[in-house]
Amino acid sequence: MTGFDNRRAIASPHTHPPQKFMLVSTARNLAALLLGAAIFTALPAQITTSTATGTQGTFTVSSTDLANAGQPTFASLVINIGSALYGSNVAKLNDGTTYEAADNLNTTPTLTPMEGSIIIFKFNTSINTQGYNLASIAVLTGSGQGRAGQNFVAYWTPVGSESFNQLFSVNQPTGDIEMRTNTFFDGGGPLATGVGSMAFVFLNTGGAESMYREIDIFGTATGAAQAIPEPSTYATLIGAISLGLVWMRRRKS
Ligand SMILES: [Ca+2]
Repeated sequence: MTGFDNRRAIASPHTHPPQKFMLVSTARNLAALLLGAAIFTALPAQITTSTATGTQGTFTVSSTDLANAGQPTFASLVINIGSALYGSNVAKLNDGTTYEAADNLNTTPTLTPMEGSIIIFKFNTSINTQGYNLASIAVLTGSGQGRAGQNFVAYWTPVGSESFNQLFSVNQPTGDIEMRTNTFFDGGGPLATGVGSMAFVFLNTGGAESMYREIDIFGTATGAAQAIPEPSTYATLIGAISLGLVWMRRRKS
């Protein structure tokens, strides 16, 4: 495959230095503190990956995410480059299950990719022609053999394009029994919009090859009705500032 490049999908939020505000202790500055809190919520957001580890069965996976087999939003999942090792199978990444057999040390219910393998998820863009907004991506690895490490780079393409844009990367080469990473945009918006497909490039985790058990891709159809921010959030903030101003006025009088 050609056409991969390293452009950040969402680069602009990083071009501004983070804004800061001082924590103050005097009542005089209560209103300023509250306003500062309001500014804080508007700081430039960025793509964030949280990592959790556990024992066998700690985590569950979704069978209703955008990329799960059988969902109307899913079109195809293939290994484009590389191979599935030790009897593993790429189709195990979106079957909505983690374990199929009593022997959870086995690679068979996983994708255990050769280093450099590239898989491609294609979404169904015939029913949702504008593609999809990606909300979050959860990747589950492991159980046994110290194969819970994750090291991959995720890419996306706009609908109708073969140009893969880098979205995020994960490199967590630990030997825990299970690991779940969850990547999202901490500003609350989508990771990317108008998405037609995703690719994952698997890299070496420094030890035994990783056992990937599921990749859940959550999101909504682009152009579908979006949730409107809760008005009570703003009402609460405005109310708090008003109380602060009243308090300041009383102290001065
Ligand atoms: Ca799934």
